[in-house]
Amino acid sequence: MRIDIISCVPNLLDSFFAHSILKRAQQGGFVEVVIHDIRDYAVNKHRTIDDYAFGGGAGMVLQVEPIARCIRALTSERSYDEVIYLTPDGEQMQQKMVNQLSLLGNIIMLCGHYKGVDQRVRDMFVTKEVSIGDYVLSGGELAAAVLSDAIIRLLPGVLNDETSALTDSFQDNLLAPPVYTRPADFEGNKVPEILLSGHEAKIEDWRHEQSLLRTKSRRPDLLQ
Ligand code: 6GU
Repeated sequence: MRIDIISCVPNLLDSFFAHSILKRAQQGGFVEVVIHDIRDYAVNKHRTIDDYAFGGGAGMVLQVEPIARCIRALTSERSYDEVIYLTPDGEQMQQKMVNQLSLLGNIIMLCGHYKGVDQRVRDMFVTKEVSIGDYVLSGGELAAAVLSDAIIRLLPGVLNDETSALTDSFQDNLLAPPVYTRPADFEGNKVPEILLSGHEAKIEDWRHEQSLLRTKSRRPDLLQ
């Protein structure tokens, strides 16, 4: 998979992709993440990328030309399965959406800023609009990082234990069960006996039951 992220604050994203699982995923060749600075595609020598909104109102709008030039430079090199615009008025990100996106080959993610992008970018180039929740961030970069992380960890080979993504919260509309590690007794707080029993089938049953209990009490909406 290849993910191209278009941003006017590319530095915000650099360190996020340079560590931990996302770094290993790139080093292992499971994903290529390329970050692009909209300013590199500006049409004038002042490298302007935003302007006042027609009709007035507070806030600057990202112009169509630099973004169009960037997207066209990318699509002239390879074809893309989706051009995703990260925006609070997009479709709300859910695990199911992430699972579907993880099956694609090449994705562009466009990060908005200020009052957003000129509507013509959305009309002419964007194929999918995604929000990461009902709150407003100052830019789409964190949202692109969240979406990328959720996708990349699902790519086959990225996680050490291939089964571990399958047991994530939400993969079966259930929250994950509690987990424990050593010591078995911390200041009198003991690990549930069943987990020390070595009885695999019973442990599986216990985990499923704990998942159900947790989901019922914390997220009953998931059981509907
Ligand atoms: Cl994708 N962008 C911004 N700026 N704020 C958000 C968001 C995206 N999703 C939730 N809030």
